[in-house]
Amino acid sequence: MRKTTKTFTLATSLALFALPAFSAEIEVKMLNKGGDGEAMVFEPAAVKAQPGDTIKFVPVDKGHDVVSMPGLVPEGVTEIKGKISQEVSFTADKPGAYVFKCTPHFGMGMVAVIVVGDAPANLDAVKNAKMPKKAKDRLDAEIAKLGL
Ligand SMILES: [Cu+2]
Repeated sequence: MRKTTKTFTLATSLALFALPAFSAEIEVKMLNKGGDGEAMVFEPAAVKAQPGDTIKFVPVDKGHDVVSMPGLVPEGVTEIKGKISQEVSFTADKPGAYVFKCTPHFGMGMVAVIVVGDAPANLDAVKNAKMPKKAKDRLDAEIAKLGL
C-alpha cells in the first residue's frame, strides 16, 4: 500500500514539473524597516521572475507607494503606479528589468528591481540611470545580488 502511494506521488511531481507555464505570484513588502535593519525598503528589493508571473506590492507599513520609473521598464510597458498605502499587482508579461520607486522615500534609497527573464535587454539603461545616491547604491547592490 505504502509503495503504491509513493509511486503515485513521484508521478504527480514529475507531471507538475513538466507543466510549461506555471506562473507564480511574488510578494514584495513595503516596509519602514527591513530585515537587515535598513530604513524604508522594498523587501525583497531584487526579484527574479518569469514572464507571466504576478508581482504584488503589499503595503505592510503605511505611507509608501510604488511607481515604475519612466525609461526603466521594458519597452511598451505602461506606467505602473499605486497610491500611498495601496496594494499594487501587475503581471510581468514583458521580459526585461523593471525599476520601481517609492515616491516619499526615493531619496532614502527605497527602490526595487524586478528582472523578468534571464537577459534583460534594458539592463544598461538601468545601470546607467541617474538617481539620488542612496537609491543608486541600493539599486546597484540589488542588481549585483541577482548576478547581473
Ligand atoms: Cu516608502
